[in-house]
Amino acid sequence: MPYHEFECSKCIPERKQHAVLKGEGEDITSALPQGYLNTIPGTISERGCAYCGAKHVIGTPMKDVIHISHGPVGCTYDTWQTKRYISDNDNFQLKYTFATDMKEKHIVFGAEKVLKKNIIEAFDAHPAIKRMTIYQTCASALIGDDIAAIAQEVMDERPDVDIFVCNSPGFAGPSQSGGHHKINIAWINQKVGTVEPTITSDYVINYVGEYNIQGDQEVMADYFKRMGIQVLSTFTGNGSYDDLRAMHKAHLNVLECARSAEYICNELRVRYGIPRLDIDGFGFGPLSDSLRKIGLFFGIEDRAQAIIDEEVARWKPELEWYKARLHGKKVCLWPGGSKLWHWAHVIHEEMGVEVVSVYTKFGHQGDMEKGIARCEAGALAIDDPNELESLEAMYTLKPDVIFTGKRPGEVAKKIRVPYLNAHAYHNGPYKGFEGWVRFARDIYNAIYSPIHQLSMLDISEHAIPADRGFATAR
Ligand code: CFM
Repeated sequence: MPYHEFECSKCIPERKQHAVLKGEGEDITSALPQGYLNTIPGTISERGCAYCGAKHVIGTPMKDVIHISHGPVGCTYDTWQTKRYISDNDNFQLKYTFATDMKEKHIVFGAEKVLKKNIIEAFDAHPAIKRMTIYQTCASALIGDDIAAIAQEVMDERPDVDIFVCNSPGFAGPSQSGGHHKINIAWINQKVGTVEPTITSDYVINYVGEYNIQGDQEVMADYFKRMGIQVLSTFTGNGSYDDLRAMHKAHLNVLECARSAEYICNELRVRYGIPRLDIDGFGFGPLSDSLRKIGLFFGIEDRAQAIIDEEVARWKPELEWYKARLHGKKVCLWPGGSKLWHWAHVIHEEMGVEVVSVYTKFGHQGDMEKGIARCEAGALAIDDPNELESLEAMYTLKPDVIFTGKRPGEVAKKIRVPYLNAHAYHNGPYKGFEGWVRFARDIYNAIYSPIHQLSMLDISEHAIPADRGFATAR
């Protein structure tokens, strides 16, 4: 499995260690791309920072909470439009975004006073919300504001409020993955064990590493409830702050995204003896296996099987319709983290598409290992790609569609490659049996929509030369 050198990155020799081509009959022990390292100077990375990983990925899906960033207002950018972790309390956490709006004078004189003023103001403006998380940013970390002390002051003055402090400034790791780790550990250290829940079932789980992208959590929680399982908390999609303080009372942690949330599961096992069960809500096969595993753990396999039988009978014919039309289509599977291995094998098996490339922006080598193992021979695997490398890969591999984020997605459109939003989805949820069919429908629409054929028509006197618009040849 040789390392792959991009033409455009020849001037950055270190990049060569970050991409490999999976050869015929080769296994992953011969070469793995480097992963989870600091971005190489000179390559324009597309990663998020450790603050982003803590706040925008894991913290903010919590629904009944004022989420406040202690830093410049620009750090709060990712809200409406870029995030789609909806909630059943009218999306409070997405609608309102708070920052202390630190300026140069605060860097010089400190910003603790302005922080306290902001906390009070935010609680007063939303009297129904009594929970808050405060996120440190690079600016407030560098000047050393004591956020925890201010939070404690407010809690002493207002006994009905509770505040969680997350010290994960942007520089606290090579990518957002560092922030996932920080907030997992901060939450268990500060909050787990501080609320005692009401137990209503013999089967009690925390659903962990699930962020309710366009309703994923609700689809999955419905299966669990139909099995008679009490979902004590969801970490963190559509999750409630106080439910998450009671995580220590679950019988089982059901872990979906291991990349972002295995840390808290591992700690819950060490500190409270709660076992961890990794599952997968994507794809008929993996989801069925997952429900069976949970059923087996509690001795209620028959309930799991009944749901699987009902759902498969209902949705399989539609999936087969799409599979027949997607067969052989070439896909670049370019998400941020764990979706490369959640999806690689199963989209091939259940939708018939060929995965010609996988990449991850911040995954660790273990994620690559799993992702590459699940790809077909010939796939190009890239760690922390830059825009030019992605373009070069698309020109070389000529995919029919790429699954990625909206920023690289817009770049792909410029060279007439359709893209599907792997992060926020187009028309999700994608989890669950019905979600998987929605995913297939979105892929079908991305590839076959007439709009793409129209976009390939040359109506301009400044037309893109044929060799640049390779998609015209499809
Ligand atoms: Fe886990 Fe995620 Fe992902 Fe992730 Fe993400 Fe995401 Fe993602 Mo975007 S927690 S690693 S940091 S599955 S936000 S819900 S889609 S890059 S592959």
